[in-house]
Amino acid sequence: LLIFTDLDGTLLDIHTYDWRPATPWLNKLQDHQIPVILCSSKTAAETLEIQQDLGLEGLPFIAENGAVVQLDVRWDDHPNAPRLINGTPHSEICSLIDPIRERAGYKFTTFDDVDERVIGEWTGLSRERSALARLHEASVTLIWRDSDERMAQFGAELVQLGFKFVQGARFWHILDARGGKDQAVNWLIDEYRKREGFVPTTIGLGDGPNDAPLLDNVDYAVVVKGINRHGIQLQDDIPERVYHTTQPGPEGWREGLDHFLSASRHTT
Ligand code: 2M8
Ligand code: MG
Ligand code: MG
Repeated sequence: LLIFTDLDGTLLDIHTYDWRPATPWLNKLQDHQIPVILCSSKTAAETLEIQQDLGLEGLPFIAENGAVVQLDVRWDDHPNAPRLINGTPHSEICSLIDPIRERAGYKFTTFDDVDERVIGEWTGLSRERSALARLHEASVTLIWRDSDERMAQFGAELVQLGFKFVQGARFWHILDARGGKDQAVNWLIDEYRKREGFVPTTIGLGDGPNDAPLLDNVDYAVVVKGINRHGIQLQDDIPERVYHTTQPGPEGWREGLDHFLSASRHTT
């Protein structure tokens, strides 16, 4: 069994970043050596810290919406160790979008346009964590300040150039179309198959539109109740495969794993 989980609004409370309601499950999964693989918009630098907070260090994780995949520490002989960068590097994405912004006058602010103090104001993260949130390796994060129409136009321009424009909780993320939560999840499942010699069963948990590619590529999906007005559209929403929680954040995370993994489910 492998668990793939989003962070903000899913395993972490969207406002306080607290995960305590999920602790009993995190401990139980660790006792049974079931990997909990973090999968979010965050940078690798942030995710390494959060893995430590959660007691998950050494496990693989997916950062920057799948543009970056950290390998298990035990896979140090892997050609991509310690992590795989999927597609166009951050600096190249910046140099491609700057002229587009200038020409069309799109109004947005990227994490590169501001310093960690401003990011701290936007996110509520500490100054230290905000600095780590700026260390993108293969994506660009921005706040959109223009109309929905112009956003669609900008998105279409990005797609033309071979990029994806994906929505997180507060921000939008630009990454190479070759990367994504879907590609990253499937790539890691395949690595587990090669390393461990079996095809793992997978559970995914997420709350935002950028989690749909994750949830569409696992065996069982938990849609954690979100704050996002757009919600998540999944390809097949059959109750046996997809569970929608009634609670948001880490309470919803716990509820989802109760649904799919608790013993009572198998005895009733
Ligand atoms: C950003 O990610 C969230 C997650 O959905 C968002 O798009 O709203 C990222 O930039 C991440 O690096 C940062 O930690 C997070 C903080 O809320 O925001
Ligand atoms: Mg989220
Ligand atoms: Mg996320």
